[in-house]
Amino acid sequence: MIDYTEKIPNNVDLGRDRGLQRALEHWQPAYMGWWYDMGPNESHNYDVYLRTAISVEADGWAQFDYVKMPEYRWGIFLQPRDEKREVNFGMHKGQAAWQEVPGEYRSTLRRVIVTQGDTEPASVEQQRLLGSSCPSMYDLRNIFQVNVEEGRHLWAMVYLLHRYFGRDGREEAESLLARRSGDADNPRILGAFNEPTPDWLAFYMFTFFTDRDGKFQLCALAESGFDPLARTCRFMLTEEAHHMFVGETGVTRIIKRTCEVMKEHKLEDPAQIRTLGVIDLQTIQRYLNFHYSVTLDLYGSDVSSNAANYYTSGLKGRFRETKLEDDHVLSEAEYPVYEVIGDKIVKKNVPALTALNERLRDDYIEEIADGVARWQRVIDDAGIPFKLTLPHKGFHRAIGNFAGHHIGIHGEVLTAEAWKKHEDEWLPSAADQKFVQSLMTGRVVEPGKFANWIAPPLRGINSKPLDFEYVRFN
Ligand code: BYC
Repeated sequence: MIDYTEKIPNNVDLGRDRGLQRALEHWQPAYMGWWYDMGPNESHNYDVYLRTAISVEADGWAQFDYVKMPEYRWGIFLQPRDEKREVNFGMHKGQAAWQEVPGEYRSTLRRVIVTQGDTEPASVEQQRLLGSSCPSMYDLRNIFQVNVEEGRHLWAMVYLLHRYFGRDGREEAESLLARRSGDADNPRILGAFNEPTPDWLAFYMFTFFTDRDGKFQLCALAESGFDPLARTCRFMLTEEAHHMFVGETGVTRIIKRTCEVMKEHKLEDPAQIRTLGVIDLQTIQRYLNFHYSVTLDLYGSDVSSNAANYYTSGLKGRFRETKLEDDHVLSEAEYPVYEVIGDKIVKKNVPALTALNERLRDDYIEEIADGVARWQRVIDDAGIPFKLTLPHKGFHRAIGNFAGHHIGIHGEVLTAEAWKKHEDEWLPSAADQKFVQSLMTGRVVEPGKFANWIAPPLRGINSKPLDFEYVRFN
C-alpha cells in the first residue's frame, strides 16, 4: 500500500532516507510553483472527480473522489521488487538486475531519464489552455486526470534523479521545471513536445499518437537492467492506458458525430459539412497526418549508435523484450531500414542492434494501424465512402533517414516545390485550424451536455452517469 500520511506519498520507504526526503521536500514547492504557473489554467479551485492511486497492486489501485488539483497526492510509486529479476539482454544478460546505477552508465542513464521526464511537464504545458474550450464536463475531467498523472510521471523520474544521481540529478530535476514547451530559449528536449496543442482535436490526436509513444518508450525502459527504472515505468504504464483511451475515444466520438450529420443531411462536401458545425473527415485526416509524422520522429534516427549502446549496456530493451525468442544480444541479426537514394526509397538491411529505434517505431506503427482501423469502422458503419489512411513512414519527417527529403503522403520522393504545393492538402492549414478553433470558442460545462461537434461517450467515468457533475467550479 501507499503511505498517504507522509508529506510525499510513497511506497519506497522514503522516511528511512532523511537526506533524500529533505531533497524531495525541497523540490516539492518548486514543483507546486510550476503547477500553479503552467498547470491547467484557472483550475486551481475546482473540485475534480479524479482517480488517485492507493496501491500498486494490479487489482484496485485506484480510488475516485473530488480533489482540488493542487492538493492531488503526487507521489512515488514503484512496482514491488522481484528479488530474482535479472538483466535480460545485452552484454550483462544473466547478471542480477542492478539496484544501484553502474558507474560506467551513469551519464547515459541520466540522459534517458531526463529525456523521459522532460516530456511529462511538457505535455501539461501544451494542454494548459484547453479547459476554456472543453466540449463537456466529462472531457474536462478527463484532461485534468491526464494532466495530474503527467505531473506524477514527472515525480517518478525526479525520484530516480534525486535518489540515484546525487547533485547532478538534483540539478536536472530543477531544469525539468525550468524548460518550457515551445520556448525559443529554453525549449523542451524532443520536437513533438514543443508543438502547440491549440484545440481539442489536436489534444485527442496527441493522446492517441504521442501518448502511445510514451507507452512504447516506457515499455522499452520497463525492460531496463536498472531495476528501479523498470519498476517505476511498469507502474507508469498502468496510468498511461487511460490517456490513450481518452485520445482514441475522443477521435471516435468526433468522427461519429460528423458521420451522423453527413448522413442526416446527405452531405459529402467538406465546406457544406463545416457549415453544420462539425469537423469534416478530410480535416481529421490532415490532423492525423500531422500527429502521426511528428510522433514517428520521437523514436529517433533509424540507425542509431545511441540506441545500440543503450541496448548492449542493458539500459533500454525492446518492446516486450522478455517475450521475444532470440539471443537478446543481437550480435548477428539484421533489420530493414529505408533510405532515400535519388528519387527512390530503398530498403536496406543493417545490424539489428543499430536499428532498435526503427524497430520500436515499427512496433508502434502496428498498434497505431489497429486503432485507425477502429476509427474506420465508425465511418464504414455509417455507410460513408471515405478511407482514413496512415501516411507513408517517410512523410513529413524531421529526424532520421527521411529528414531533409520531401516525401509525399504515399511515399513519393518530391522536390521541395512539388511538396509545398500539396502541403495544405496533407497537413492542417491555417484555415483548417481557424475553423476547428471557431467551433471551440467557449466551454460546454452543463452536466450531461456535449458540444455539437462531438458525440457523447458510451459511458461515464467509474460507472457514473454522463450527467454526473465531474467538475465543481466553486
Ligand atoms: N526531437 O540516435 P538518435 C512520453 C536527438 S513520450 C529532438 O537519433 P536516440 C509522453 C537525440 O536526443 C516518450 N531531438 O536518437 C507522451 C540525440 O541528441 P544528441 C518519451 C531528437 O538517442 C505524451 C540526437 O537527436 N520517452 O512519455 O537513439 C505525454 C541523435 O539521436 C529527437 C523517451 O523518449 C526528437 N524527436 O533516441 C507525456 C525515452 N529524436 O545526444 C509523455 C527516452 C532524437 O546528439 N529517450 N533526437 O544531442 C530515448 O530513449 C531517446 O532519447 C530517443 C532518441 C528515443 C528519444
